[in-house]
Amino acid sequence: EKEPVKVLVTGAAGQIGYALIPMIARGVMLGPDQPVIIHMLDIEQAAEALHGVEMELIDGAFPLLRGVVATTDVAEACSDVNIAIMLGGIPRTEGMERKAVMSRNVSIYKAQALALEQHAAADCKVLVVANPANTNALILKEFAPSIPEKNITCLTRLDHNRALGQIAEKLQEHVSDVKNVIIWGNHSSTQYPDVNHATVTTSSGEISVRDLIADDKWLNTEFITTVQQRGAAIIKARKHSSALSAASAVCDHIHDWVLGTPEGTWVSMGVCSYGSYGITPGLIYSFPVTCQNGKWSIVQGLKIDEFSRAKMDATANELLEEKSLAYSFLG
Ligand code: NAX
Repeated sequence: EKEPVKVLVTGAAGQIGYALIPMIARGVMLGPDQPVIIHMLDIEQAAEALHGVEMELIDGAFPLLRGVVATTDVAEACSDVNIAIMLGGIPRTEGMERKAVMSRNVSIYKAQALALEQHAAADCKVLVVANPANTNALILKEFAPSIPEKNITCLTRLDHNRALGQIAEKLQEHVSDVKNVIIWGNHSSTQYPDVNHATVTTSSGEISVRDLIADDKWLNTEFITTVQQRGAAIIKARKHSSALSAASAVCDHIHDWVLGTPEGTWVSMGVCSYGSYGITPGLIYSFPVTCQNGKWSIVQGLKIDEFSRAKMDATANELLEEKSLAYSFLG
């Protein structure tokens, strides 16, 4: 039998945590033959709720679950973890300035970077979900220099899946037949959902989405804004932000990173830029990637038209601004 993998979930008493933790315990994230030990971290005010989740995990009688740690101690939570899913943070509530949210969250990520560096397994893979996701991941990367920078990523798979979903709905095709959309840039409303290289598998082979959807206007306007604004639409409808789809996307992100992407398919991940597609090195930017043997690599050589270039640069500029803002808070 395989050795259990230790998975840390921070902010585990929150909404996404509640949807995500049972998925991990059921093997959705790491496969049906991979035992797991789940470490759950939250803050003191949420300790009782966290204990409730711990009791429910025991009550789930999950065959793959080999242990649970529920704690408010960051060092204990990070101890020897192989995978860290960072959901923890201060949510943006009504009337709260975006800057105020950012200043609170970047300090949390600076502190947790140090804890991960000291206590996590040396090859720990990190996925930052909490907003501002790219910039929190950037701070984590800069303050945990001993963790390989390629191991620090942020979630844009939810945006990627939303784009697949919109195309599938439009064409009335099954979502699993749609592939190779791209989310470029920031997990924010400046992200650029790009369908120029996306295809649909039909009875007559793989056909480009641009050929199947003649309505360029829809692809260049409504499709893009629907994906960019989907999070807000969910909040409006549910009065809470996306949770089940976010949890599912977290599982997809880690699953594909660890176990690989299928031949001919890429996915979107927020990863460290090394200058591909002219994006400033060092930023955490969402790119199309393929994964093999636990490593991602950016898909190279895709043709970028003028329309795409402008949108990719706009979202990169926003990330540069967020970066300098984050550093101004950290002093
Ligand atoms: P919740 O507010 O329900 O849960 C957050 C949890 O984090 C709370 O239990 C809170 O007590 C805990 N927390 C706060 N400070 C902490 C700290 N220092 N250490 C550990 N835990 C701490 O939010 P939820 O809806 O679960 O969303 C979690 C995060 O994901 C939010 O930042 C949200 O904005 C972000 N999202 C990111 C998405 C993405 O695609 N990247 C999509 C979904 C989601 O909106």
